[in-house]
Amino acid sequence: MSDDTICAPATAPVNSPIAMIRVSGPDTFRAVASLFSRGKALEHRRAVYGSIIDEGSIVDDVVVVGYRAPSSFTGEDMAEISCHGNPIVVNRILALLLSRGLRIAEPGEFSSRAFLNGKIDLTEAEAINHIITARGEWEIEAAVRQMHGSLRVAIDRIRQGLVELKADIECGIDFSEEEIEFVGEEEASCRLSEIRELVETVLRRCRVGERVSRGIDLPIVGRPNVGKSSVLNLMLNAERAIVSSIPGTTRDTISESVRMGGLFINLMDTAGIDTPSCEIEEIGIGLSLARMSSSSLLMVVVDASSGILGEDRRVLDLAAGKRRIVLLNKADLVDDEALARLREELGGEGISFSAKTGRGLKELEAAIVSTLAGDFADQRDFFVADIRMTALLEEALAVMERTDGIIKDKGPGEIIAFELQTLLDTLGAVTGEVTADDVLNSIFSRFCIGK
Ligand SMILES: Nc1nc2c(ncn2[C@@H]2O[C@H](COP(=O)(O)OP(=O)(O)O)[C@@H](O)[C@H]2O)c(=O)[nH]1
Ligand SMILES: [Mg+2]
Repeated sequence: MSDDTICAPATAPVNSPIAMIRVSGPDTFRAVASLFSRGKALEHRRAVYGSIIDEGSIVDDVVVVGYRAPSSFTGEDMAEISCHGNPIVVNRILALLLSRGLRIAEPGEFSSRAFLNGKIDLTEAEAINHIITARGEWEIEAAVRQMHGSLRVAIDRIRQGLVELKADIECGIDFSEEEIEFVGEEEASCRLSEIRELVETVLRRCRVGERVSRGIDLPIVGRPNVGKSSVLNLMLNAERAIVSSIPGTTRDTISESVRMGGLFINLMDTAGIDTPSCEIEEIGIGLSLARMSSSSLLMVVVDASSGILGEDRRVLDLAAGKRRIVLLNKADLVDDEALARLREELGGEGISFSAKTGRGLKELEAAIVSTLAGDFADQRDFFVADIRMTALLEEALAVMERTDGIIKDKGPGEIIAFELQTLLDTLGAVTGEVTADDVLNSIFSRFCIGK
């Protein structure tokens, strides 16, 4: 338990109806009571309405909720002062708290105290951070599950299996004189490989989470002048990319993000794929091709008024085998019969679209959402991990591989048990059960102040 008392604004420094200041530490109740008109009324989990007083004059009217240790977020005595949301008011109240001997909290210090007092583990702390920073509903849902222990439970299950295996192997060492074998080499190897599958699953779920946090890349590809930049602008509802009738206008990849169906999507306007007429165009086309091959989902735009040309074929061929959405753009220039013929030519694929009139936009959004929903159908139970956690899981897999080798070579039980302990420590670092102080500092310093 810390012996100093910290305070910080928990809300952003903007003008808003309400702002909140948090206080945590042993001196909380004394310090807050000394500047509050109804200090005596403060008690555990009671909201008290009154005024903050500075040398006899009222600074603001506030509601103060007090929490007694250990029943608070940090596990210490805490208070939350809700005042009016003007940064000037917030700063005046903070200055008063500082004058009572408190100090301003470091970024993430409330969370780090909660962790040190056993209120949350590192997977839950990370989850809370993601609830604050997430850009889409899916990520928030996963983070909320993780705040309730989804990742901690998964790691605990893995550690439990390792503890049991280690115990059985250690029994074998103790009784080795009597030639009783507790776990045979085959069984040990088999049990280790089951545990390894669990680690791989957790790692995979962390990777899905990474992808969702970063946003799903959706490149808009096609030959020049079909309307890719116009489609991007329409979807963003902003003139982000230059649109012109001169082919080869877009040379760089332009990326902008939108939120769709609970996911964060990085739309990317690319240079039209064609025979380059200059070096800059050639570089742009190279970038487009690279984007195409690295993305699993593509939006292919064709020009309905010109029909499918050789260059369109080339793009469609490059997009074969990927999940793709085909837009028959400039549908405003042709009749429905021509669109039907075009769709037939494409084997039934293609959304009639017009970047000019907005036709087909709803259908396009629905297609993106349903394609992604299919893509993530079994993967919505992902985890929000930081690089430190995924690196630890990778390290655990490497140690498991090594340990399995030792088991198969009929290595000594002592060494196997030692390696299993290394594994337990590595996995213990994911949740923070076994983590050095300097590592902890760097983890919590990424969090916002007041959290
Ligand atoms: N009539 C019509 N013209 C369009 C449509 N979409 C784009 N254009 C025009 O087609 C030309 C090329 O558009 P642009 O978005 O720059 O194509 P990009 O080269 O594929 O990025 C411009 O003159 C646009 O105004 C559309 O849906 N209907
Ligand atoms: Mg363009």
